[in-house]
Amino acid sequence: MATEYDINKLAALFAGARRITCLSGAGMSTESGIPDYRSSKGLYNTLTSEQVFDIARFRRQPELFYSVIGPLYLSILKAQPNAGHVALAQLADRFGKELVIATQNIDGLHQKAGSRVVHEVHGTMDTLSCQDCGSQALAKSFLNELGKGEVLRHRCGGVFKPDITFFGEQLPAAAFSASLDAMADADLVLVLGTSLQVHPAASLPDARRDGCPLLIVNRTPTAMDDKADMVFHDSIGELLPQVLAQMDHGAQPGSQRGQRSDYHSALFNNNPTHLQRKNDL
Ligand code: CNA
Repeated sequence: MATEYDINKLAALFAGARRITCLSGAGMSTESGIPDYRSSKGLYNTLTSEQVFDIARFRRQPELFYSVIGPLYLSILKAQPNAGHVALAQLADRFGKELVIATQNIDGLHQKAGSRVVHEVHGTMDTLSCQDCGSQALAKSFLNELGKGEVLRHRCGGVFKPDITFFGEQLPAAAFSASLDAMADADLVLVLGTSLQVHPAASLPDARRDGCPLLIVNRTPTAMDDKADMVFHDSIGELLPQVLAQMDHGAQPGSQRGQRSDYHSALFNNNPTHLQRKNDL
């Protein structure tokens, strides 16, 4: 658990950063009631398997996808942002940070919380495309059918596929490329709620420039913990609001020089015992 000391350090780190880029994953939205994939209550422990999101299987058996995912799809469309989504949006709105979010999530909750620059590297569940004629539709037009687990079809008879990236499909090139650029431009990279097991999204933080601090907040260990400057195995919706409250309280905007020095001491001072950093800085 993060201590008061940790929260102070994080507040100074956030206050001193101008361009913050975040990679978020399913753990960002569990506190909105959407299950993730791989934690103990995750989708893959309660439903069939990753094959539900396999594109070849979807083409062969769309009824499997819609019967398993339909009710969940409905709850994703109705979900509301949690305190973690709101805190991130406030980094831009209240604290003036240039915040870019690269999200693996397909739930649209960052945008619902007010974040403006969001690259959906695995697409979105909000829209559907007909596999025969290419027509697009809004998923919220099909709430009844989704609730019953029915296959969604365009009036031409073709099956609608949600505009998400299935296993075996290419990622949306523009979103991925913009995410890489944002990682390279950042002066602080946050990784929030992802086990970092799905590639190529999981390798996005590797595009950060040398010396750019990497902070991971994830309830369980991730594939990148050993590369991070700070790791907190905490809940995002609990930790981020505490950091913003501390920024409100203590880390008032000062001169650029002062911010920079707070920022660096947050990472490099000689008494970092409470920070769960993995690198020996
Ligand atoms: P994952 O592999 O399930 O990892 C999620 C991680 O989040 C786990 O390591 C958990 O320990 C951690 N976690 C769960 N809740 C919290 C919390 N409140 N605070 C901090 N950490 C938490 O999911 P990934 O995102 O790594 O996998 C990428 C997949 C998941 C992408 O293709 C997504 O499209 C897909 N997905 C998205 C959603 C969504 O849009 N909400 C839901 C389920 C899966």
